[in-house]
Amino acid sequence: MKPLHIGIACYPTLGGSGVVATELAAALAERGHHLNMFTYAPPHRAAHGVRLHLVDVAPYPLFKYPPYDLALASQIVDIVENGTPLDVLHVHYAVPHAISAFLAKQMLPGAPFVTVTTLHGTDISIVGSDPAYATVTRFGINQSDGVTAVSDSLKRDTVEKLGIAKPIAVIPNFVDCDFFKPIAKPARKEFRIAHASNFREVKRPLDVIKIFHRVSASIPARLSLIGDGPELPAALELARELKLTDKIDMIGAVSVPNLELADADAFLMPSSSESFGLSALESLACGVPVVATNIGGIPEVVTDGICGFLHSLGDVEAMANSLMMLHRDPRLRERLGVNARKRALEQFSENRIVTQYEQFYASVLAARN
Ligand code: GMT
Repeated sequence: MKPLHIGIACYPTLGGSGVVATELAAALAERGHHLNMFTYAPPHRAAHGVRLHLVDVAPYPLFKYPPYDLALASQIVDIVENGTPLDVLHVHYAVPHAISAFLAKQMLPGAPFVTVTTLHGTDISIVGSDPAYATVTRFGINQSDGVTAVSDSLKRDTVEKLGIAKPIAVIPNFVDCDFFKPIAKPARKEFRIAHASNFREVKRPLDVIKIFHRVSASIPARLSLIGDGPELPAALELARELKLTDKIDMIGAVSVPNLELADADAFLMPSSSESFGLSALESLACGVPVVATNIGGIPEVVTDGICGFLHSLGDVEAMANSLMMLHRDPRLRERLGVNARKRALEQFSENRIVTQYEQFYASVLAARN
C-alpha cells in the first residue's frame, strides 16, 4: 500500500488504549507510513520512527478545567498548516479526541484528512454514556469518517448506550508475540498468579484479594500485583486484614510487563466491565492461561475451557476453584497454555491486526473520493 501520512491521538496510559495506539503507530511507521503522534506526555511504550507532538495545555487562573480538547485541535491544525501533511487522523478513546478531530478538520480548508475514531471501552461504558458527555460523544462519533471498536461487545454497547447508527468496524486489539512469549519458569513450589491493571473499581481488585485468599488457604501460592491505581490501597488493606501480605509481590507500574506476565502460572482478571482485556491477551501470548469474568469482550479474547476459564462476575469461589484446578493438573495447565499462545498468534498477532487497520484507512479514504 502507498505510504500514508497518519496522525494518532491518544492518552499516554500505561496500559489499554495508550498502549494500543502507541504500538499501532510504531508498527505503521515500520511499514513505511509517516507517523505523527499527539498526546499530553511521552507514551510508555517505545514508538520508534514516530514524530511525537506533546500537547501544550496553557494554564490560566480562570481555568478550573484547562481545555485539553481545544489545545489538541489547535495543535493538529498548526502542524498541518506548518507543512506536515495528514491523510488520516486516527484518534483513540472517543472522549474528547473525536471532538478534537472534528474541530481540527472543520478549521482546515478543504478538509485535508479523514478522521477515524477507535472506541476502547470506558469511553462508551462509563465516560461517554455519562449524561455529562453523552450528547457530545454521540456527535463526535457520528462525525468521524470511520469508526472502529475493539470488540463486538463494545460495538453492541455503543449502539445500545449511545444509539449510534453509523457503521462500526470491529478491529480487535493485538499483541507483539515476539515480545510477549513464553519463558522457562524456574522450578518452585508456589503457584504464581498475576493480576495487572490500573486498579480502578471496574478491575475488582478486592475480588483479586478474595480469590487469592481462598487459593492460598488450600495451596502454596503467590500473587504478583502489576500496576497501580486508586483502589490499590483498599486491596492492600484487605490483604493485610486477611494476613496475605507476605504472599504478595508488589510489582508496581511496568511499561512492558512481558516478563512479569510470562512468569505467572495463571493470570487473573475478575473485572466487572472489560471491552477487551489487553493484559489478558498479553498473558495468552505468554502461554499463560487466564481466569476471568465472562463479561464484555473477554469471551472474544479468552475461549472458555480452551485457553482459560470464565465465570460470572463476583463468583470468587469459582475463580479460586479454577486456579486451584490449574495448580493441581500441570498437564491441563500446559495444554491451556499452548492453546493460549496459539490463539494469540492466530487471531491477534500484530501483523494481522495492523493490516486490518491499513485496509480500514484505505476504505475510509476511498469512500471520501
Ligand atoms: O480499563 C480502562 O479503564 C482503561 C481503558 C483504556 O482506554 O485504556 O481500557 C479499555 O481499553 C482497552 C484497550 O482497548 C481494553 O483492553 C480494556 O478492556 C478497556 N477497559 C474497559 O473496558 C474497562
